[in-house]
Amino acid sequence: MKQNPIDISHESVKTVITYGTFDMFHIGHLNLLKRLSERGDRLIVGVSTDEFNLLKGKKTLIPYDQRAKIVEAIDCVDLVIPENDWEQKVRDVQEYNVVTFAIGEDWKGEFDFLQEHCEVLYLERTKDISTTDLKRSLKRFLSIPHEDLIKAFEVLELLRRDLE
Ligand code: C2G
Repeated sequence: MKQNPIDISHESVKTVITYGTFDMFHIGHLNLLKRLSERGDRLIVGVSTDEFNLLKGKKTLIPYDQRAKIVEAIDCVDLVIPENDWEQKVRDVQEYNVVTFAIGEDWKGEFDFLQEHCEVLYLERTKDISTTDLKRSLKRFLSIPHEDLIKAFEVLELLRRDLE
């Protein structure tokens, strides 16, 4: 949330909106939000609820209320709203007087229907980072047999002592 929030009643305020799950928040998410906030005066982020993610076929590691709090704490974000369904975008664009809807290029073309209400942008994603990859690495890490992990830490400990 910005330190000194702007007066949103002013009709010239350029409002930008985006939507996402933001599970295991990472640099790709941060880069996108920063780039979006530079495109307007106010940035609104719709964070997908856990129920909506199930509809999307996504199961998150971090529950909605925590994901929303994390996004809300990002300095360039002005407002976080829950994303409950696919249909709410037109309503949100009108209710918040949105000038620009933007999202990552992995959704290219999916939201062109919003063009009759506002500008629609698809932005390049940050390379080599995704929640899916993070989950895969975590799963691999957690699948390492316990005794192997212990051995690995013992070796690391010996190395550390050697380096002291
Ligand atoms: N993103 C990015 N670079 C990455 C990973 C993600 O720019 N390396 C962007 C995505 O393109 C998206 C946003 O970060 O715009 C959030 O990504 P997700 O949490 O994966 O969002 P998603 O589940 O795709 O939800 O109604 C639209 C949906 O809510 C989008």
